[in-house]
Amino acid sequence: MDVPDLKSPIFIPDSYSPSQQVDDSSIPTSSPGPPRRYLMLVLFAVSAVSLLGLVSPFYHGGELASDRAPATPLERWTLSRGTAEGVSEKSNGRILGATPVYPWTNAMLVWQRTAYHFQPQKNWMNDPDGPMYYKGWYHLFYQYNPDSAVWGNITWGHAVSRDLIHWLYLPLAMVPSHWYDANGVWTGSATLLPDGRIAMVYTGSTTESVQVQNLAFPADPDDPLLLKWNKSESNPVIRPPSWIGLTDFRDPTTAWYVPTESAWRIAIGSKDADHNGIALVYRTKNFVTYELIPRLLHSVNRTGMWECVDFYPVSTASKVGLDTSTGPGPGVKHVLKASLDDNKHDYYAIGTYDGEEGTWTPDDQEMDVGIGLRYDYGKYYASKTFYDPVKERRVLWGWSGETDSEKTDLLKGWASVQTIPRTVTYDDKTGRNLLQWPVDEVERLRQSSQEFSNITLGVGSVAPLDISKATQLDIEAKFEIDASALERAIEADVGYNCSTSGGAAGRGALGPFGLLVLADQDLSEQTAVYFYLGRGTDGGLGTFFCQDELRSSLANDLVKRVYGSSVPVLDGESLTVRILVDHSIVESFAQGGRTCITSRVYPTEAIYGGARVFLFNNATGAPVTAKSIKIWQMNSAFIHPYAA
Ligand code: DQQ
Repeated sequence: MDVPDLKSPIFIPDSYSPSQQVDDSSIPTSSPGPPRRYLMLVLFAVSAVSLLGLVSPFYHGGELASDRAPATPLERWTLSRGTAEGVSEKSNGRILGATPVYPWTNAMLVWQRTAYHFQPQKNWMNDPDGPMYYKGWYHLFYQYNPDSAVWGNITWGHAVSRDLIHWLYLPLAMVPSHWYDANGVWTGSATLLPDGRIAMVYTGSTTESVQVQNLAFPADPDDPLLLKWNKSESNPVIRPPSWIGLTDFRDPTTAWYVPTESAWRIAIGSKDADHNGIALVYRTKNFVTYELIPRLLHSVNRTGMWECVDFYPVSTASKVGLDTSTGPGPGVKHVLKASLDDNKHDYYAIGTYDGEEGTWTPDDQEMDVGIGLRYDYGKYYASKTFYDPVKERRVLWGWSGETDSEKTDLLKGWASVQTIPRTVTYDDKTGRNLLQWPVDEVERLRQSSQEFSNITLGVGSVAPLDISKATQLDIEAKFEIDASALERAIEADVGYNCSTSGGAAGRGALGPFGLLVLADQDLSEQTAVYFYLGRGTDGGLGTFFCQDELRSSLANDLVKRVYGSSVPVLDGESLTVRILVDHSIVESFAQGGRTCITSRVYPTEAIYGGARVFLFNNATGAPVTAKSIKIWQMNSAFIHPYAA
């Protein structure tokens, strides 16, 4: 294989050929570090001043963009071409055209392609669609542009896997073919009927860009790969109700069965005239004819268009997942999730479904859908769960878009990845949130590991972790903060907020401390994953979990943010984090998955052999001990075209 030229800028290709995976070992390190023996032994503390220097604003290529909803029609247009058509897609705002383009080299761009996350061979992908398990295979469909690395001409890509990790690309499952989906085969969900049939209900954008719901089913139910799909002759099976905007009616859920009615119910996201996010519910016996139920499943004021609504039961009594049709009852709560088109985040709430009334109520009104918890505080959207009958678990898929420029996506020839599927369970310790954890199968990719223990980090210190390679990792780490320092810290930052703080460089008495991944030897590039302890407005100590991308790359044509939120830490618990690093994606899970953050990062120096991992403690008032750290090298997944 040719070794790409590391330094020379590349040119826009005429066609968007897929990027090649490159064996790290064939690429020279861009910033060779000191000998490994030296690194392994040296645990150096640097002064607070020099640490701050390393993370100074000098390196801030990006801006700390706010999460507010776009205000004017013009701004909305600038943010997202798809929004004008009633959908969201890429929303990198001001970097789309304005910022000078960084001279990306082939080697840099090739490195960004992930090795064990799912992404198509080339071109654009967004939402996961219709995930399910069928006759021995996990199926993933996804919003896909077969022609380019930007959103448009949306079809359904299709891939299958035996284990949710290794995938075979299959031919497109559905393409725009009729007036009712001529402008795109948009998001939808699968329902497996008790007799083994599959009802796939999806949104079609019509020739007039009206959003309607359509039915499709496998042409050959005996084919475990479900290669061919037929669209119903009755399509569209649902048109928007008169009081709903014609472009505000999309993304049907998996249906749930209501035995008392001998019928199914399905929810569809929308918004009303007052900009309240709503979930409509339809009843159907055959998936061809539908009746709108007068009562909404739920609505939340001023949350705008709800995309990709998901609605499912969780067990409060065990870690076992529940089939979507499991009705309300003892030991069962229901989760409602909406993807907010206004700010491109996935919000969920746990609550109670009233089967008789057909309505859902959150346990805590203050933490309702769209104003409370998020699945992920980073780059994560349009997620969807399915029930896996084999392992009796609920599995969550989510789309992680790019945060570079569209121009760079065209250079790469691809855009977007799916996050590692996550098992979702109810957190019976807090009773207030879900736990998300990478499916067990990803652990099969773990190769050699290195362990470190009891590393004490003085205030303002950085310590390298000597590992052989650092671009495909699974990291588990446990931290403890000095107890007496905790008691002394009376003034610890009331009302801390990851996004508006100074990130990893913003120093407080009890944080930040954690890990720097995808860092180069002199820390000119680093993605910080960290905890920060501060006092809540009630005077009690709270823990925040954040991820700082501000120094993730020397390139300037990127969106870089500090993401994060509070994370519950119960009495007696250590601070724990798991981090999956896979080239341009960093997925982090704090406290067993109570708070999760996904970043897309594009280093220019901390790539191939130039990538390193460090521990850091930038607190001013407390030493921190990294009690245990285990780092596995991760194999690449086998993701290839299916040869019939
Ligand atoms: N993406 C689809 C829509 C959905 C949006 C179009 C969410 O159906 O609302 O590609 O990302």
